[in-house]
Amino acid sequence: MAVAVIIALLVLGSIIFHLVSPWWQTPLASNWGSIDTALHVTLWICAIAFVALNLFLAWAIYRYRHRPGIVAHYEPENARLEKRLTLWTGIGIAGMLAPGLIAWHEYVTVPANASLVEATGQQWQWGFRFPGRDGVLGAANVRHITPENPFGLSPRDPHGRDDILIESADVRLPVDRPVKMLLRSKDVLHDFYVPQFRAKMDLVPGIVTYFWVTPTKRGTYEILCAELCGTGHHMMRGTVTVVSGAEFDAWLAEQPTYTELLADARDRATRLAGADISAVAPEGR
Ligand SMILES: [Cu+2]
Repeated sequence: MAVAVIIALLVLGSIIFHLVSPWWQTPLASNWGSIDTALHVTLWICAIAFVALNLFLAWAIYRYRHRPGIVAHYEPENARLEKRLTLWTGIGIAGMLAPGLIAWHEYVTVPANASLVEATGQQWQWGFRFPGRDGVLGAANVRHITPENPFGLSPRDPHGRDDILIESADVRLPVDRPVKMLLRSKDVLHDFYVPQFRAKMDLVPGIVTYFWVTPTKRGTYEILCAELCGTGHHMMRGTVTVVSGAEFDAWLAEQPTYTELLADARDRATRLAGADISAVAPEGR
């Protein structure tokens, strides 16, 4: 009897917790309403099954509790009941899978007019790369990484020379324009996640993964790494600021290209070498 009451209280407590919990989804700021729909349908189906099954369990414990003189009767088969259970379980599972399959189909079908952005992950920071005027991202590989070439752009690929490099975890994206987000890791597994966009994807060393998104609300959102990637994982954060198309274009035009960064690095190296000589020269004389 006590068990039946505890199970009923657990059901009631779960419903109350769900209603008063402050840990709900952030407001949606992208085109991925279909991911929310898949999540909500799953939540409702699971909730109905959870409440119905546990209340039935509590009722059965109470109704068929031990009483002197009453003996259970043995019923090994009940074809009708099994058919019904199979049918309803099938409907429930199909109901949970179908919206997810629809959302996934959209998720892997990148619109032809999507612009390219690459997010690079490393322990424990984000960087970003946009194609330059040619609209093509140059080839890149971790083998090419040097202090002057932190993105590992291939020195032989001319497409990389005008690539725009953002050596900061703060990036901007235009509102209402689809973006194909290419994801590249320099070391271990990471995962690019902006909760308000809903979309997320792992960065896998050795391959380039992707997802696409159309930001629909202006604002600044946090980028999180959603894959435990070492002791500094919690610090691997950034921000994405969604701005108007004109503001985005103006911002992008101010960012340095790979050629400019290389020239800067060479300038600095020359100046340092010059400073060394002038510092050493008086002693030498
Ligand atoms: Cu990470």
